Amino acid sequence: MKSRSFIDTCVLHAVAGSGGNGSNSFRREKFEPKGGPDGGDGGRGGHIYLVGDEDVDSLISIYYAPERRASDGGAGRGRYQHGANGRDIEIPVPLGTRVKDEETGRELGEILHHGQKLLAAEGGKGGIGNLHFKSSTHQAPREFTPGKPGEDVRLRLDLALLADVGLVGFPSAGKSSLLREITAAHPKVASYHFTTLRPIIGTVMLPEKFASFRIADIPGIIKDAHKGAGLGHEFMRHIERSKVLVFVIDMGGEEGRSPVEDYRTLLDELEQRDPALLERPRIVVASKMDLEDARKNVREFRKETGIVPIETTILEPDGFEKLVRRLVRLLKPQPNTAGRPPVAQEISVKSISDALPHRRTGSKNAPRPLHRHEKTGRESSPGRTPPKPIEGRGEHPDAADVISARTQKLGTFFHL
Ligand SMILES: Nc1nc2c(ncn2[C@@H]2O[C@H](COP(=O)(O)OP(=O)(O)OP(=O)(O)O)[C@@H](O)[C@H]2O)c(=O)[nH]1
Ligand SMILES: [Mg+2]
Repeated sequence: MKSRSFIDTCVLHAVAGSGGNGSNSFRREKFEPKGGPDGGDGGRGGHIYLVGDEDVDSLISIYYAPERRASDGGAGRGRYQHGANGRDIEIPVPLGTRVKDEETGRELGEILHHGQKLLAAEGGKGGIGNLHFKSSTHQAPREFTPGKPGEDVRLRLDLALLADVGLVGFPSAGKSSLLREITAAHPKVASYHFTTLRPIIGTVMLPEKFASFRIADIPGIIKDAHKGAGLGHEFMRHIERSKVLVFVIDMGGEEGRSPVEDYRTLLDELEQRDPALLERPRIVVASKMDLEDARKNVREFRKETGIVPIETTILEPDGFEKLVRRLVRLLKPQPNTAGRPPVAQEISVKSISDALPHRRTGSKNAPRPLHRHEKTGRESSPGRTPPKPIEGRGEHPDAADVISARTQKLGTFFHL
């Protein structure tokens, strides 16, 4: 069965939980037949959050399960009991996910950091129990309010991968081979064009600096890609936010191709996509330097373009090491938490909810405001504790366990 393994756009239907109803109850005990109102409040419905996860590179899990529902809050009960809050749902999404309202197209936010949370759908508030309607003139209130429905939203998620470096080149130029050499990623490498059909991210590990940076390998670009030739240029959005672009130019000049011509075509295609891409720092790699005509071609390339490329061949590691050193100088990767907050950062719940006034739900018959000294019944509620923060990874520069965890997983390192 053919299946899709990379998805960079999808719609999420998020339905938050509804609040539980407030209770209408009176205390009845053996020697206290008229004990007064004791109906507690309903719990709030579960929220649905999107949470940035650096280990997720695709929206595929949402694509195949696009509808998520959080559980409802429990109803309040007699004896002043507050209903349980609905369980929150956290959906991991890749860094670089932009969130829009599907109906209005309005931008709601972007997930850029590991652990960053964005409230996608807010759970409905719980109703108020009759306990709170008691006053000196109203001793046996039977009023209570129902819980409010949770938000029901359709969100468009668009992913533009976040990588520090983007690889650009013709098909079969050796981009995926380069990624395999300097990271532990295993993209498919083969002698036919368009071997790579979807973007792939690799991580270059720099254990001595307690740092790393990410490289995105994208499908090959050919002449007229902006008009839809080859795989088109839509996937170029995954390198649009890279800090450095690495042009991989095949110096073998096989199939009668000219490296100078290839370089100019790539510049042209990038300009067609977005002229700002040409202002991005770039490094040119001359690949396949073991091939027969490579020396001659590289000399010609230097003469024609005035650029001295970094020469690489998969037969020797020297060129790749030089490339990593150059990238480190340009990127200056910081220990561990570069660009990431040490603990979960939460986008204001209010800001996203306020941005969606049309989605606000609730009854028009709001309960009367409580008196300043009146108890709300929520004070000691176990469900009112703030959401547990997601552990920030590698908060501490000496977080050796973090590095070793990654070590086991990735296995390729650069000792500079
Ligand atoms: N001789 C030689 N062949 C190489 C070198 N680097 C890559 N190749 C070969 O070139 C072919 C294409 O390499 P890939 O790494 O798949 O190229 P790509 O740029 O990722 O190609 P697409 O994914 O199709 O865009 C493969 O057969 C590789 O073995 C090199 O340094 N020397
Ligand atoms: Mg490839």
